[in-house]
Amino acid sequence: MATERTLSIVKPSAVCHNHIGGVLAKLEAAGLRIIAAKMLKLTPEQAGNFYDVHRARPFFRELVDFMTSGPVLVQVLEGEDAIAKNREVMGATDPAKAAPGTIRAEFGKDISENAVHGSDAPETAAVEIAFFFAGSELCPR
Ligand code: FUP
Repeated sequence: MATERTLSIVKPSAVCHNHIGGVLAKLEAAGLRIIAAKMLKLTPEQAGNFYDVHRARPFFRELVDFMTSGPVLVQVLEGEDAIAKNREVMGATDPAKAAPGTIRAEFGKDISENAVHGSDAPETAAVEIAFFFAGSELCPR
């Protein structure tokens, strides 16, 4: 297994319901290291560009409205197999289908307000990390 980096976002509903600590505790307990983090209020343009792959989907407008409804915590996680490990700790996209103990099962409300984002592959992780962070903002390797 390789050491990887992945982008994680704590979404507005989880931030505003005071779940940042709960989310980060689960990530850290899974062996993921938070090597950069910042709280941002996304603009509609930023949220739309971040989720560009979903632009044609029926839920796109709702997704952008939600992601701009309050502050988010964007962070870079590092660890062995970090991309898959983060997805495992996050749980399924729909919190109703997420395994017990996962972040989305515990802190998500529905498929739209599902608490966290996590990159799904090495290529998207690299693009998504660069979307929010300069290399100089990360812990050195
Ligand atoms: P995930 O990789 O688990 O975040 O899931 P997707 O990339 O499929 O979806 C990205 C985001 O789009 C989800 F986090 C929430 C939103 N979405 C909806 O609002 N409705 C849907 O039916 C599917 C996704």
